Amino acid sequence: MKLSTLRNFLFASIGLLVIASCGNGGDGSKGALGGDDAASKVYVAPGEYDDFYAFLSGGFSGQVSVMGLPSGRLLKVIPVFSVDAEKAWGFNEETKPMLETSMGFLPWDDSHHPELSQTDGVPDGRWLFINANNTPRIARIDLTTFETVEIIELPNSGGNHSSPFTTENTEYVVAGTRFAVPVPQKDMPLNEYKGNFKGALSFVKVADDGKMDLAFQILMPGYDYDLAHSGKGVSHGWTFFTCYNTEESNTLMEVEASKHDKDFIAAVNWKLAEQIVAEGGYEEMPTSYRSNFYDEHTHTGTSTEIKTVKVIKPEDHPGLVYFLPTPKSPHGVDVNPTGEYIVGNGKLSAELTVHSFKKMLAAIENEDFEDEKYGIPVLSFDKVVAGVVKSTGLGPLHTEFDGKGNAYTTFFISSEVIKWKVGTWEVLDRAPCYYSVGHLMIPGGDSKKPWGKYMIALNKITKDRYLPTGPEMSQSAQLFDISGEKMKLLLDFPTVGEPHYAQGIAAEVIAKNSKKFYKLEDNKHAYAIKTEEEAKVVREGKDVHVYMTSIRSHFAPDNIEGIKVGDKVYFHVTNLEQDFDVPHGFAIMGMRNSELLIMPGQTETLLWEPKSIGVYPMYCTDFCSALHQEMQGYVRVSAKNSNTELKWWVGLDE
Ligand code: K7E
Ligand code: CUA
Repeated sequence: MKLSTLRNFLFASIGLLVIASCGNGGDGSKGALGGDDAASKVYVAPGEYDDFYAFLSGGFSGQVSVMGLPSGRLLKVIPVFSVDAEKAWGFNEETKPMLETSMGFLPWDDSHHPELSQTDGVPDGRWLFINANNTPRIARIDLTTFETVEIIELPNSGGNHSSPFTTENTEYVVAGTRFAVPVPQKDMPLNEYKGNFKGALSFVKVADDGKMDLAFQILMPGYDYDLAHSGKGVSHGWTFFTCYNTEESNTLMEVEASKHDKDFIAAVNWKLAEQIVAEGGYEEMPTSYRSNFYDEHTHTGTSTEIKTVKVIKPEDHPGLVYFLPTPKSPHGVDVNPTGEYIVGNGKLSAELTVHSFKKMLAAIENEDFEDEKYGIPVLSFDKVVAGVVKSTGLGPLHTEFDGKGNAYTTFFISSEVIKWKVGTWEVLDRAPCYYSVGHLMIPGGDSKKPWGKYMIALNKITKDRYLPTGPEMSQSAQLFDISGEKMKLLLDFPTVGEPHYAQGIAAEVIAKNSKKFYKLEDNKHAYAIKTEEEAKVVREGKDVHVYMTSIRSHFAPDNIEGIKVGDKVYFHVTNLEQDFDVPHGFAIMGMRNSELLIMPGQTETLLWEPKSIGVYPMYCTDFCSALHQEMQGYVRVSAKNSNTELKWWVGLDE
């Protein structure tokens, strides 16, 4: 199809879809509904647990939401890249360093791809990683506490999209830049993009305790690196990145970056990269990026600047990278459970191209190259392709697997999921989605051992599916039963933000490790106190430190005098409770940050700068006991030059 024809077709398809969706949400949309038993299949009785955890990215919300499957119930929103006034993330003194970058404190980002850690190619429930797309970073969430414990920045990148996909044993999480940029950054004319901008592929080493460390970067041509998946089983040791814009254009990309009939999947031999690094075949490049770490014992984040990065140039190291030609601006790249097949989802195509890892190795061995780009061999298309899925769907984006030899691919434009057989490439089933499906997720569906019972389709548009709530409806997930031959739609549920991607895992893998008791004696916070008797207020010039405790149902101290206008008052509140479900909140009138929500056994710090004299109430914000409403107190603020004595107390015998 000529480009202009293709574009018209795409627009017409979208038009039709919208028209089709305008009538009502009724009959027509029940297409694949699984009959009357659908309700009982998603019903999780009160007090009972879901079978699976699902972790959904928040897209432009920057966070991760945790939902139960099959119920679709929202269990928690974990703050990651955006500040969260409910949980004081980015507002209290302890978590501010977590959002520091080489460009300063950043209160927002765009998160797309959650990725569970794996052992032997199977999700192991230790950590969840997720990318920040706008200012390139990767976060790690500890799944014993469901807290973000680490964020590492990625230098030489712009738009961390093909990230953070893990290798088989979480040796690395990888990150490719979506936007090519000058490396190192410099002031240069934009129309000199071609040949001068670069695309960095980062390999972030994950230690046994989870700690992330940028091991090396591979400096690729200035294409857009869109998605990635690492090999497993037979292809362990390789990672595959899709690229579009091999045209190397920097303007009107919808036309200019859609000209080539084929773009590439870059196959990177990371085991060879490790060897190159070990033998010193890299350049140590000066740069600046942050590594932010949250210590679970001090409940405090620290931000450290790192000033160099090891960079490898593929043109200097034959065998490190090969390009697999792949039609039509591929978006997702997905590897089947055995690791033999690499699926390229050419988003402007009606067909899916599947490459064979075995054929790829043979083509490398025989030097079946059809071209070379910036010193990187392009393998002959015919020599690597394993098969083509002729689906008659349009706009394939992402593929997951059920572990029974089947694959499921989303088609954005024709708004459907297509089930096909790996190896024979025949289409087995198709189910409409409401509407415009992006990613899909089968728990473990990108691993060696999928739990192939449910699939959720993550939809971009929900027009007419829910009660209207003003402009922009919530995005949604649709849950399908995939245990039989045909996909059966069971449930629609709204999501938090835009869930680009999700990960799922059997509930018991995580639930059994969930931390239930937070020992006060493990609290190593610099301003922690362990008893009410230690409560005190200490003035150091204009800084005033309040060492405070909370327990059902009072603060100690709950009366403070001697604070002056212009002071910086730090409330260090230690929650003396230790059971996991008893947080206390803390807020004081006129504060310009957020409440504290202090978890059991922890200490959190609120900075308060009173601007005028008066008496300021403070209180607990979380309904913690029958006498929660009595959990309150006062701070007296005097003039700058007053002689009001510094005093504090709780109870009448001060
Ligand atoms: Cu939305 Cu993975 Cu960012 Cu596709 S990406 S849809
Ligand atoms: Cu403590 Cu309410």
